[in-house]
Amino acid sequence: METRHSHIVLGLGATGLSVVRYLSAKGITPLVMDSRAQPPGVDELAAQYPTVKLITGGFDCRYLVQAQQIIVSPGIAVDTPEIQAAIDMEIDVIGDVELFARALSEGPAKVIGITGSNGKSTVTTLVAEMAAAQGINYAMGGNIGVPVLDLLTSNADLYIVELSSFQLETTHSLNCIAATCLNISEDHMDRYADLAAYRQAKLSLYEQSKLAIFNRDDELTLPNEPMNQTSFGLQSPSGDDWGISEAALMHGQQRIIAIDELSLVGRHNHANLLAAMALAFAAGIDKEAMVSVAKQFKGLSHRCELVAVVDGVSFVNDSKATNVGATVAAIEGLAAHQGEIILIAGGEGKGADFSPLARPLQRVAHLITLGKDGPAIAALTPESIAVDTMAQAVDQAAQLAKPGDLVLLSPACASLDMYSNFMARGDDFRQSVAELAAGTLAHE
Ligand code: UMA
Ligand code: ADP
Repeated sequence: METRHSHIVLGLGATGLSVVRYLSAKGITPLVMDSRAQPPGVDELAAQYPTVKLITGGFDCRYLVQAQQIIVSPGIAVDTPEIQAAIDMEIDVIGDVELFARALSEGPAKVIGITGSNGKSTVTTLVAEMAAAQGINYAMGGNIGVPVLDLLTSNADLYIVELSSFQLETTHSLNCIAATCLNISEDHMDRYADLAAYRQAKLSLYEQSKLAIFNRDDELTLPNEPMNQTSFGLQSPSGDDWGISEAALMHGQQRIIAIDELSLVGRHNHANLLAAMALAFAAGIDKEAMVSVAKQFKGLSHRCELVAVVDGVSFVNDSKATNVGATVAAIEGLAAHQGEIILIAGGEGKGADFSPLARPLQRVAHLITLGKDGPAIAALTPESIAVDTMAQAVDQAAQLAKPGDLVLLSPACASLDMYSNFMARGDDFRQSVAELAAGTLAHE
């Protein structure tokens, strides 16, 4: 073993590389470790930082216990024994978001924080669009894609940051102007002892904010202790809260925009818009900017996205539904649809309890399952069809559907058992639908 390394980066994914970039720019040469034999950033690290040493295939405790600071990537559980040993020795074990927070700690609050089980990326993007409409010099990142440390070079006046429970476990001093926890439903149960532990990771964001914005319709999002707070919800608001009254989005008694003027559909998206407006308001964004975005924003890809209508059948890609709550919201959100719903679901369930799907599944005419945990979802209904590939799923769905029906890919599971990510899964669905439309989809 060679010399001691003051800074150790655990994980060589997008986050790990961003931490190496950040530390290197400060003149610090970290040691990087990844538990995988072949982590994704190996070539990039070797090309750009040839002096940075990399250890793969595990975390070497002998280095960890001598470090001054360990920066852990979100995909690594903090209760990994080697990391716990370092925490027990009172070594500074943090995540990339905490480094970001410390970099901003000298100045005024500039961060808007968004967490929750579902709707984070939609709300994060909505707030960013509102900031753009207002002409603010903003930067958007975090769990939505660009690691937060990479945002710092933009010297933005407003940072709009999506935060996962994993990132929040290692973040303690974000100084947010406002933060929201949109909703809490089971997710990542392979990483948490129970729902309470997962919720606690999410709610720790409020303690790092001047204002907490919670969801009145989901009591699990309420701050544990009373604080400076406001709320959004689908019913009439009281006081300065955000809500819906007489078919319009409202801020207290002030009407913001009529629901029939919105481009986003689905009740869960009304909640998302209200949350985004509450956050934008806290950041000083005008109602005009909010309204212009609310009129135009049609939603992100892979979230209840209509990809094609083939022979009168609508095909909707909701591949981002990687947990049960998102699929429940999709089925309920589309319940007003006139024809029948044919659902394609299944994948890597992350230890989830699928039983909350049983009731919404009663609104589904046919269930087609695929992936590792497809059988667990199939067990919720008397009849279903199991397939091996997305092409087979689309083919089966097309055979069952009549004009006016809707085929919904909303898996309630992560994609990692079959794909590199949810986008690849959604693209496979889109491709199969395109082949169906062209008459080239094979009957397997
Ligand atoms: N891994 C190992 N060993 C290691 C390091 C990582 O096996 O030593 C595995 C992890 O278990 C995980 C994968 O590698 O399966 C990626 O982990 P990572 O921490 O290297 O991930 P990054 O590439 O840095 O991406 C992370 C977020 N990923 C996770 O939290 C798993 C990205 O969110 C985020 O966009 C990025 O940082 C920038 O902030 C993705 C995600 O899936 C979209 N998030 C989860 C979700 O939304 O449900 C939380
Ligand atoms: P996240 O970033 O939290 O995963 P997204 O905005 O990417 O959230 O949406 C993920 C999934 O959750 C999609 O399937 C989407 O249709 C669904 N969804 C979006 N907003 C909500 C909400 N407020 N409640 C429940 N489900 C939602």
